[in-house]
Amino acid sequence: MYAQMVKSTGKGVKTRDDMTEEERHFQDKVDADIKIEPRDWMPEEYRKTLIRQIGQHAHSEIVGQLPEGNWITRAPTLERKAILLAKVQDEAGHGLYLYCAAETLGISRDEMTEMLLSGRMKYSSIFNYPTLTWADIGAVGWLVDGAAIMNQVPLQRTSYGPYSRAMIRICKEESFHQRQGYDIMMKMAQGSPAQKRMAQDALNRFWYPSLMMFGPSDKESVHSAQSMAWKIKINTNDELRQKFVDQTVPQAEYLGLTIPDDKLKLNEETGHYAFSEPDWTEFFNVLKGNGPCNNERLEARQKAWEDGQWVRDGMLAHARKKAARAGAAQMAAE
Ligand code: FAQ
Repeated sequence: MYAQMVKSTGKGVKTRDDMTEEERHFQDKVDADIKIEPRDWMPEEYRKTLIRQIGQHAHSEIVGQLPEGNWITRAPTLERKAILLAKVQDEAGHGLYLYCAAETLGISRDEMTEMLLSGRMKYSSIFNYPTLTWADIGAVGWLVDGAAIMNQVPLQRTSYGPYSRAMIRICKEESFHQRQGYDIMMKMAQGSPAQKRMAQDALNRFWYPSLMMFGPSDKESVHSAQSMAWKIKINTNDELRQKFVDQTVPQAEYLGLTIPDDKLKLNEETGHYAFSEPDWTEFFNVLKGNGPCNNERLEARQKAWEDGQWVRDGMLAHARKKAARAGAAQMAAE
């Protein structure tokens, strides 16, 4: 029933005069930074937007395990393997907290998974790019987790209580993830000339896809205005992208690597870097399913869903049997 609901509309933001009494009361709570909890009244569009965003976020954490999982068996040392294994497991945990947060809005994890597999729900564009070398695992940790944290730290203050609380826990773990990625990049950048070339190549391939993670430019963003009025989003896509560039350029300089952008330039007055926009045609193409790994990622999720069917069936059969026994015992006692 939520299939048609999740496709949230890009309608303009309602003024106070256009709001119903309930909507005004709701907006007052949001404006006063009072968290909205599952049993509270909320506009249907608010619920839909949250299901879309939290569901997409949860799917991203789960699909995001695939490019990194690809390197667990090939990590260069036992220590690197243990760290990567822990990181990938953390991502599974993040997906689970987020599915649970979305479930409080009246949608089940099964429904969200079916929507992902049928292409009615998205996951982050970044995970449609391949991890070709070990340096890519460094770049994913440094840039992808770095972009994820930039977006998620403000989401700790998002207006929906369960989402906000999930984000607090997730952010703690993401910051370790980013450091492990930077540590890999540091080793590679300070290694042999071939290792340094691998690190530079990884940066070249992951730079623009990482910038795309923040979503389309503010002019193209469909949901930002309403999501910000409801404090689902705290910053615009462009604001966070700029913060990410400003934070990451000095980190690349420290590594002795070059950001693949001729237009990158520090504006001494504002303290912000001017930079080239990503190729938005490529971004929208990836969203349509035409990225390098879209098919592979969805096939892996489809297989995992089918392989797990016997577990779901077993759990359900057990729950039914338990409920039937409890019912029989109650009847016998009456
Ligand atoms: N990829 O109107 P807006 C991670 C879609 S977690 C795919 O600006 P909004 C951890 C958007 O859905 C990474 N689609 O949308 C990790 C909408 O389409 P729709 C995930 C995108 O929601 C690290 C349309 O474009 N993080 O990496 C993307 O206001 C390493 C118009 O866009 C989150 O999900 C995209 N990049 O702003 C795991 C954070 N961008 O639905 C493993 C929470 C936009 O109308 C390894 N989400 N779209 O058909 C958000 O903050 C927001 O949803 C944005 C997009 C900022 C992503």
